Amino acid sequence: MEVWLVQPPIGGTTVDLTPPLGVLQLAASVERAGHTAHVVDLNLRAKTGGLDPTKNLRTQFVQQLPKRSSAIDVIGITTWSYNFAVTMEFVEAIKKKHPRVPIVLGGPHVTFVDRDVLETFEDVDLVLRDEGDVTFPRLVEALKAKSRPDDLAAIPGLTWRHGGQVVKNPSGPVVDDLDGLPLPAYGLIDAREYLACQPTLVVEAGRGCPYNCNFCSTSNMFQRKYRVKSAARLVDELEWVMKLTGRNRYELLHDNLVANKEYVKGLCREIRRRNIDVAWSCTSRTDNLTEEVAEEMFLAGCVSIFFGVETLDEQRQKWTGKRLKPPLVEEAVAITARQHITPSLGIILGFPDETQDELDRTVEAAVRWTSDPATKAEVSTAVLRFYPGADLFGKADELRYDEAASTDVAAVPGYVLRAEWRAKTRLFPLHAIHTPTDETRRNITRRNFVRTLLKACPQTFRAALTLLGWKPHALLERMAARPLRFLEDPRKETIWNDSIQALGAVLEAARDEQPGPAALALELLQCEVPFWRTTPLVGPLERLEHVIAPKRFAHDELLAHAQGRRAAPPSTVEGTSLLAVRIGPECIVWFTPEPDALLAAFAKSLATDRAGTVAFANALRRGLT
Ligand code: B12
Ligand code: SF4
Repeated sequence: MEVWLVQPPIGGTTVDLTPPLGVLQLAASVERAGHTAHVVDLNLRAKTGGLDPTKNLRTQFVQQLPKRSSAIDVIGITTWSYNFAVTMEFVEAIKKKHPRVPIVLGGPHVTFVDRDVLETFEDVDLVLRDEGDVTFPRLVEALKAKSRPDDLAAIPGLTWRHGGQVVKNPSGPVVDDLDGLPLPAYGLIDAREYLACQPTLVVEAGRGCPYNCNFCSTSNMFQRKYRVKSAARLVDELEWVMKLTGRNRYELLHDNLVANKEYVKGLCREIRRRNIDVAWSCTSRTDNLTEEVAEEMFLAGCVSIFFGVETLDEQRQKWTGKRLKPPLVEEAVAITARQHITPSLGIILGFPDETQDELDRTVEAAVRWTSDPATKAEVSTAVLRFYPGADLFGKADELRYDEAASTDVAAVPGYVLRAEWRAKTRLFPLHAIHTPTDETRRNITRRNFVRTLLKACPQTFRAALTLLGWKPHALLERMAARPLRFLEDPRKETIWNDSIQALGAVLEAARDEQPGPAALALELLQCEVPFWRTTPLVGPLERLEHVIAPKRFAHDELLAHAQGRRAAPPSTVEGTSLLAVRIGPECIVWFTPEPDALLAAFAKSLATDRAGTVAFANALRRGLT
């Protein structure tokens, strides 16, 4: 059988572009069963210019598959809630072109809305829930044997139509022996296309998290059963992909790898025993990590650990069912940083009845972690959403279509949910939301601000809180009073530029009330985002741009003062200017008494050796910050 497996676009930027592992894993199982697998990654196409969002998407979707129906025996599509609307556009277009080819949906979205899907969309033939490694090849065999009802009825996790009814077969066991899985079909993609966008590849370490937080769907998807590949198998797989692609930076996928500390220690020992030069990251709960494990992880090449922290408010931790203790969260962040591993932390904004106080607590911690030179954390910020499979989805009847929420999840830039699908909030839950319109806009606005400032200018963000004495909610409210374009046009550039300019405007306005602190914060902003007055983030530039601004304070003292490490205000400096130059997306900052001469030298050098000049200037920049 010719089996076509499709990964629809998932939105986000090219930095989020990793090989579609679920689809590659299924492709390998299908091939092992003797069929021919093909992979179409529409996510890759969308992010690398292979799909033009201004032209008819459906026509372009059809062009990604063979013209003749005889070349396709079955189409399997992975589904996420984030992009289910675009996925259904694809399904409809393909069904029209190839009406006799069965379309099977699987993955984390349809696993929990299987009946709704089959009752609503006649173009979907079958939904295969849960993990598809064992069941999908069985389904392909059943389709080959002309879909006899007895065969279909025997496939665990299948939801199908029979005699005018939707039938839901019971779920089967999860895949216990992950070592028995074939290696993912990396040969069906060109890893270089992904690596051109970001440096990390993915290897699945295992599945299943034993906890059950109310906003998370994975615990139900993988039935809360913690499973891992044996250390030997996982490292074999890692070495295999490394050899195949020549890359040594990996995410070891598992929702909560460190839940089994002994396993992780064994894994680290195996990596060291084989003396592999690999840099890897993984996920842990903050209360699962210990100093001893973190040290082993560092020695085995771990460079980053992701922790879903969600909130620093103890009551809210209880509400989510996650029950992390804020002091232990701080401890895990400190341990990770001490072991020279980057803490990567996820926070959530927009909980029901969120108080200013709880928002402040979480954002203050996030600002501290990202701006603290000893921690250098990365923080990702999300708005609370109800995902199918999560306990919160039990309240799905509270969801209402919301334009801002819908625009926020455009899986392809500019995609607008069809009017007739807007009432189907269980099927398209991310185009809908549980909060009233004003609150939704406020939460998305806050999320955009926090996400941007933590990445672009954490020192200025911190200075606005510590030096001007604003609480996060108060700062964010002041910023939100400005005209913002990003709710209607949520491209990265718009979000970034709007947020930074809003912060700059608020700090400038504060000069009347608090001239001293505002001047300090504005100087930090000038250092972190020199082009904030014009366009902080731009696409590739053809020409050199520059900014020269007076430099008034000793930089190290200014930073230490804003971070609370120095009580006295920074001393002032005379005759030094800040020179920032930008060519392409690169932006380089110098402090110099002779900005004009340095600028001229830079321009001359750039004209003769562009790459060398940018590399040199970047090395200087790293020395400065
Ligand atoms: C890697 C990953 C990503 C990567 C990209 C992955 C990619 N495909 O390109 C990145 C980092 C970009 C990402 C981002 C996000 N992610 Co993510 N991500 C994951 C993660 C950790 C692993 C996915 C994976 O490869 N798993 C391993 C493979 C083997 O499993 P699988 O894909 O589920 O496939 C199996 C089954 O689902 C099934 N199956 C899958 N497809 C099909 C198709 C058919 C036909 C069949 C029969 C079966 C089947 O069989 C497969 C083999 O058993 C999962 C969590 C998890 N543990 O799965 C979350 C997960 C997929 N992400 C999720 C979310 C919410 C997000 C974000 C929205 C997070 C956020 N708040 O910003 C963003 C959204 C993207 C964006 N717009 O930026 C949710 C999705 C929930 C949902 N219902 O849609 C998950 C499930 C995590 C969770 N806690 O709930 N993510
Ligand atoms: S949020 Fe993390 S700890 Fe909670 S159930 Fe999901 S994966 Fe497990």
